[in-house]
Amino acid sequence: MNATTGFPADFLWGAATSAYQVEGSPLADGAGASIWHEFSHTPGRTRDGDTGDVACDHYQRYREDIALMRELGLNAYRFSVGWGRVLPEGRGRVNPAGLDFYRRLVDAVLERGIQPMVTLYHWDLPASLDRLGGWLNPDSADWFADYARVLFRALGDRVTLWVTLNEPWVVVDGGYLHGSLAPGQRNPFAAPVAAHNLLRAHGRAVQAYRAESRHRIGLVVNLEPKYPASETAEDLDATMRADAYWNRFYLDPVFLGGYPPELPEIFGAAWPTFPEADFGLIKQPLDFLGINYYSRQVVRHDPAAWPLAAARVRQPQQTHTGLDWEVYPPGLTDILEWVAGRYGPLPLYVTENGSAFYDPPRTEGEIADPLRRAYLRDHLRAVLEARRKGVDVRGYFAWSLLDNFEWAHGYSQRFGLVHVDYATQRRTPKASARFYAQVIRGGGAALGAD
Ligand code: IFM
Repeated sequence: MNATTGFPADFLWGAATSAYQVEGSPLADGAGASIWHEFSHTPGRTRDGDTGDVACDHYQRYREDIALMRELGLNAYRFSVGWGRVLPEGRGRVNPAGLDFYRRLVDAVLERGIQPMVTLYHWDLPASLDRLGGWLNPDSADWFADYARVLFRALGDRVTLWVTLNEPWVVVDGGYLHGSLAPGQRNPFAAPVAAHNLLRAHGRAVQAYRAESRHRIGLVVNLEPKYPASETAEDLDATMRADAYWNRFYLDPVFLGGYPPELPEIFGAAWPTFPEADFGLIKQPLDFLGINYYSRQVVRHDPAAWPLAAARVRQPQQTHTGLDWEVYPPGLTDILEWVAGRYGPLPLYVTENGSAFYDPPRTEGEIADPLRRAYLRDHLRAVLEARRKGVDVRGYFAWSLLDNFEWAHGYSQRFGLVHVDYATQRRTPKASARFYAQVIRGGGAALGAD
């Protein structure tokens, strides 16, 4: 433990990416198309019709990107595997070339002394599985476990940190309830079924891991603390519904063995009765939990806000990012403490945290991004504060290493510590990246310096 900063010597200082957002070459070397490939190629689905066809070309340039990580002093890299690269039809036949890409990536990361954290599912379901119903098909749990097993067997000796799913909330809310993300369904009856199958898939994959592997596996959720806009019963109830839907929907079944009681009220007739036996499968002991934190929400009752009857109250006095997300660092401390209190104790990682801001043009070799730098500094301080309060936070992964494809927003939002010139693929570390490197070098000491 560094006595002056409170960060232990083995703290993971990382950055994160995901396959479809950075790799490009989505169909290269025999890969099968994903739902994101199809969605982004459907007119009107993404801003300016942007796709992940090229993205950051990480598929070809991963060595250069790993060298950059090294230069910044990162000791961990969180990335995801494209399911369709490994299993082009999503199940059955393995594509050796696709698997080999991830072998090379893991080897290259390890050669540079960087620890990989591998996410198995970051939203890019193979399109052929979507044609079979995707996450609405109860067999999806077995498809996922079979895919996971291929990865565990190929990389399990070298990868010691595995994540089953990234942000199941977003998969369901964007993909099946509101339709703004792939596969673009807008169906309240589909959403709970997709959620439940994702959780069953998570459980099956953890079981597969325990059967043959011996390192650590966890889940990554996006959490957003909810604060009532007033003390009225209506606003307090609305806040509880928002909290149930955002924060407890996936964690209660995984750690406590059942869904929050507010969900049947929120979904009404669309909420099914799930077999009791499924909860035994879903509630597998985990080695850690990953938390993605970006913002908070102040909530008021609003009958017109479907389906929660709860709406955000914008806080005009606060800074907001390019996506209009309120910058609220204390929320990270709050949510880490809340998780540890409700579900812990268990090791936690901040597996994503970051901000999209407009970056001014490069001047004198540097890209000044003071708002992103301040966001990073203040959220790292919030992590430190949680650690001081006794929460077992073992690492922090900035979102994102690189500017990348921000889903339906295309390339319009830049989250990277490193700027990517999409015309030339030139990488330029921003001032926030240099600051992060300084923080890492001093084991956190730079956080107290300004
Ligand atoms: O870019 C996404 C990422 O894929 C998942 N978490 C949130 C990020 C920013 O929106």
